[in-house]
Amino acid sequence: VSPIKLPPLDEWEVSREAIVIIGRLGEGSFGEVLKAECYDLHGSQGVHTVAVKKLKEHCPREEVEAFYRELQMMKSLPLHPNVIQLCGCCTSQEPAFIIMEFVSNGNLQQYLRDRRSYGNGRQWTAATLTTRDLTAFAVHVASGMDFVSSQGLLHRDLAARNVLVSDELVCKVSDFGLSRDVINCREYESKTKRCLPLRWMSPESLFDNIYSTKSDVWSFGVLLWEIVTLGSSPYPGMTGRDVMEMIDQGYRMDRPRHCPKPLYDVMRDCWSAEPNARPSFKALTDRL
Ligand code: ACK
Repeated sequence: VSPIKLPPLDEWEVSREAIVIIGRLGEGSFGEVLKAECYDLHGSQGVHTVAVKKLKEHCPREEVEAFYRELQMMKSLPLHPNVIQLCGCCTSQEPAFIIMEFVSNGNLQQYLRDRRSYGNGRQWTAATLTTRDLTAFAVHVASGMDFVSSQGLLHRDLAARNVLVSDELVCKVSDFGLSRDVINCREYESKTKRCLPLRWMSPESLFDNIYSTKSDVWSFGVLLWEIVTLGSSPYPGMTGRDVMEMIDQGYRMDRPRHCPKPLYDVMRDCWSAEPNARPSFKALTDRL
């Protein structure tokens, strides 16, 4: 008997027979994301390509709760071009599905890494993306997060791996509500028993467990750093413990190679120790 209280069936519910799985997009320890075709979605004729998030069998209760929390969060979000769109769900039988719009270019971190071009040696020298492209990605994410925060929601896990890139090169914020089914586990480090995205976390989240839109803004600053470095891992060469100690002492990452000073200034403002001194997502969108 499942002790978990399931949300009511509602207009988002889609018949399972309408979904044909055609491939796997990614897998984590507790869940997977599948590519699927959905027939006659909510009465609209034809076939839609979608992404389906599904939990594996026998997953811990916290994972199931996080999955339904994410679904509830997505149901409450109206349409926005920079936020991944919920298409429906199948929750009337196990395993439950979250059905989302499919975007073809994968996550932003990998997208950026794939566009590095290497000269001689390991350092990347030039990329097929311009500063203008990179700034546009940053604007998309800031604008998506301005919308998310205007709906009174926190993301709590904003990072390039949780942003998806469409075929028109539009970035869309995804993975809401700190989905703890961590696909790329190396980036979620253990502080106590739980795995956390330490390198993206503000000091008040790290040390006092306080989350707010301003802690999402801190994470956005780290995401900007990831964009400028074409998908590098933040705080290179430092262990998770080092990062926490250094952040506590006021250390901030240096200006990356090729990063224009005005863009670095934006990152530094996002990393103000005082949360209220950090800019809003609206101000970030305008400034970028
Ligand atoms: O880089 P990717 O292909 O983009 O690998 C990950 C994987 O699933 C696990 O999260 C991909 N993914 C997640 N949501 C979607 C989506 N809505 N459309 C397309 N790919 C997705 C993600």
